[in-house]
Amino acid sequence: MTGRLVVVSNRVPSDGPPSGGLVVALHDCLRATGGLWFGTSGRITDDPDDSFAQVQGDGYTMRTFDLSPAEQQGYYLGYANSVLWPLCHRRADLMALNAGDYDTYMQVNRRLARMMAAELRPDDRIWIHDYHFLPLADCLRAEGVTATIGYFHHIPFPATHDMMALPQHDLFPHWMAGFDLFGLQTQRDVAAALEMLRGLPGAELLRDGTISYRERRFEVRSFPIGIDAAAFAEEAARIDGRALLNFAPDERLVIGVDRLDYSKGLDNRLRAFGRYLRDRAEDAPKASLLQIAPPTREEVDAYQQIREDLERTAGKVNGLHSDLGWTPIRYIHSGVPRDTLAAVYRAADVGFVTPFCDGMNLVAKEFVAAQDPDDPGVLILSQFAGAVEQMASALIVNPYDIGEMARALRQALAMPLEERIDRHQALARGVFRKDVAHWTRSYLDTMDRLSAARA
Ligand code: ADQ
Repeated sequence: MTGRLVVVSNRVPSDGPPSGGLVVALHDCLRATGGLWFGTSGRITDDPDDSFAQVQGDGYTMRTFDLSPAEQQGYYLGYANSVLWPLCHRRADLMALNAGDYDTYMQVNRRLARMMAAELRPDDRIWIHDYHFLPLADCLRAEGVTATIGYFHHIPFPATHDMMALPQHDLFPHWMAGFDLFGLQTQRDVAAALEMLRGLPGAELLRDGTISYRERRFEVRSFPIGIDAAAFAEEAARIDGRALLNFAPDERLVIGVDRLDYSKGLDNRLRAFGRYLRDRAEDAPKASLLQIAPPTREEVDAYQQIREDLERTAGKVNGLHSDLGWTPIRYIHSGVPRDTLAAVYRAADVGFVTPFCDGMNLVAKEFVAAQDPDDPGVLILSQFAGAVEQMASALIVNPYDIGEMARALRQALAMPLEERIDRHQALARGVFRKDVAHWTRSYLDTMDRLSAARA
């Protein structure tokens, strides 16, 4: 490997030990290679200046910058989370279009590019993460940065039809072409990106995944993200999850874990669980659903209704099916420590992962990694999660079809041990082999190949 690794992500772990799969992976990577990590500090200050605060990490340096209240509103809550997020999750109807937010988004990207340019070297490898920074490479190029710049899009690539609803749709390919490598989660995303680029004036699709766009050339490739499966499995086996849950010995557990986001299909999931309860045979096992759904982005309008809808549906199902000693849906509206989460996954009989649209979905991989291989639970997975490309041995469902999801629950809860083991072995092979270290390695190897080709 050559040059320093320079990572950019919206948040950096500057205020404590890194936690969460992606942050830990990037931390491990930077610790091994040294380098710089740029991102926002999480502080909102009235008049932030154009300088970074420096925080020493373990073998690398973090450079953080503050946002003003107007930047937090326009860049983060506005254009990133109220325009690009719904656009990429097939919910163009939820886009809150506002020219001022776009301007602020661009201002933050330009400001960061200006501040970063002073610190970069030509042989750096710059790895930018996610939709907060789509124009950043283009802004860095405008500052004269010639280093190799890669990007990874953690969420789905928008459908061409939806893209037309973005007032800046003609800029999107221009932003992409600022990068040398445009990384996506799945083959499906690569196909969507190529469909958008195909036929675009000035764009030419060269060899497999290489695009020539006006005077630039870049590659579009998929790098499905993984988890630290070995560490997660170890954590899951350490605590007895069932003891934490206070369940009856014969009670079966279905688990859902998601940020409270409209893309995650939560209301349909609860309704499908209600349908399962309604239709189950008298002697079928008693199953409860534990849904862990911490709030996010509560300042964004489109998120305010979700919690209410979910509580109403949970209330309805519980009202219909509870008895004196049993409440079928347990709903936790807060974060849970990683080790507890791992143990609870292991205690569950079914992982119920049913997003309408999801870049990858790490919960599906965590559920598989956490299982006891001799008595594993069953994964039910939406056909619209990116993870489905690697997890064909799950029970695949359509998250819009309540009846189909209810039938999948019945099948999962009745599945014989032998079939559970077969399916789990196939899933676990992928989750453990294609872990997060494999992901960072394959991305950075591709960047190195591109740097070498450019040299
Ligand atoms: P997310 O939309 O956040 O990520 P996901 O991939 O499921 O979705 O990751 C969520 C993470 O948060 C998981 O590691 C999960 O364990 C954790 N989590 C969720 N609820 C929790 C709780 N209550 N307590 C503790 N931890 C909780 C985005 C994209 C995804 C993509 C990832 C990574 O939207 O599609 O898979 O980035 O690229």
